[in-house]
Amino acid sequence: MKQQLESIKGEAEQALANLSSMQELENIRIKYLGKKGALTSVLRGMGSLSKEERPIIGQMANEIRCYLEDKLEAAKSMLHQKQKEEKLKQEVIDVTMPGKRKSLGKKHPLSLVLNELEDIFIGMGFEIAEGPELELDYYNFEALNIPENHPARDDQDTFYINENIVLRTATSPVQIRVMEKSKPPIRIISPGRVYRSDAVDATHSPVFHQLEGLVVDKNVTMGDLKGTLEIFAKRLFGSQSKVRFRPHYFPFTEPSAEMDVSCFACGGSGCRICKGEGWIEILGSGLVHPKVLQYGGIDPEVYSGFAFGMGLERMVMMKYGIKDIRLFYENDIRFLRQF
Ligand code: 2U9
Repeated sequence: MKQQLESIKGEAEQALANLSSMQELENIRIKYLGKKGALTSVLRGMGSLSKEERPIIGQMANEIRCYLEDKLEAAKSMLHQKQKEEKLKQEVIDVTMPGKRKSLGKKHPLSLVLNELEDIFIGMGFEIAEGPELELDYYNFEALNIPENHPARDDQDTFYINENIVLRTATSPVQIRVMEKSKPPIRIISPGRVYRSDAVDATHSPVFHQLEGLVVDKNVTMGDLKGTLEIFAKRLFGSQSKVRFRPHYFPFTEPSAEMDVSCFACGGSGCRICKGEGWIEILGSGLVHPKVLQYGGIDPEVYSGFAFGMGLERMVMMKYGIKDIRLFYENDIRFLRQF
């Protein structure tokens, strides 16, 4: 039995000396020290030994167990160390390698100008209001005093989803919704995407963007409208700019006016950009029709308001001299890179 124990020790030492993986190490542990391992089976056979021999063999077996356990532990940490060294060798970082430049995108020209417009109005105390692009016929037309037989309601101008739902043709419905929900004073702008059933050409697109504004308070007058929009024009086109108002008609405002700004290219003397006029039309405006205030739940006997609306694409085309509206939606990187 002594010999058996000696040879178990020798074999195990031999196996540990040629070790190359954790799995092998575990196999060796099971083979020699496990419950069904070589050492245990020797100990099981101790029943056949004499009283004198038993403690001697028992002690020897225990010593071999302790010895092999220490050896296994040492082999384990040696393997760990080896693996760590391998890993470090594989993960060498070359700090002299050139970096990978992140290619950053740019803001779309429509966003650039919209942000500029928003900043100007926020600076004058306006808040931004948004609403659904799929809109009830009621908010898109009726509440804006656009009667049943009005040409704007025509199938040819409006995308109807069903009898009651349309793709909004302006962002005005957002403002009716705000009036319904809040009490004056109201000072909002509502930028957003709008839809009209127009044929595509260089200046028309069935999807475009508007920025509208609404102010409702006590004693709001045409003077407030003119003063606010003049400041807006001077901030956007420069302090030398002049504005003029021409009477117009909109169903939702009364009186109504279109605003022109002196040509930013020639300063008013007449050029190609303003077609010799010296003026460029930039927006429509007016005092909110009393019926529209009423639709919004606001008493026209107590409050009055002004509103305005402009097409974003038109503003951007003027600002950058863009000749074709389709360029905005084609995502041609050569166009977008220029702004
Ligand atoms: C409410 C009441 C009144 C918004 C207004 C205009 C005049 C206007 C056009 C500009 C170019 C539309 O994109 S465009 O074709 N808009 O001329 N819009 S007043 O009036 C409102 C809005 C909301 C409750």
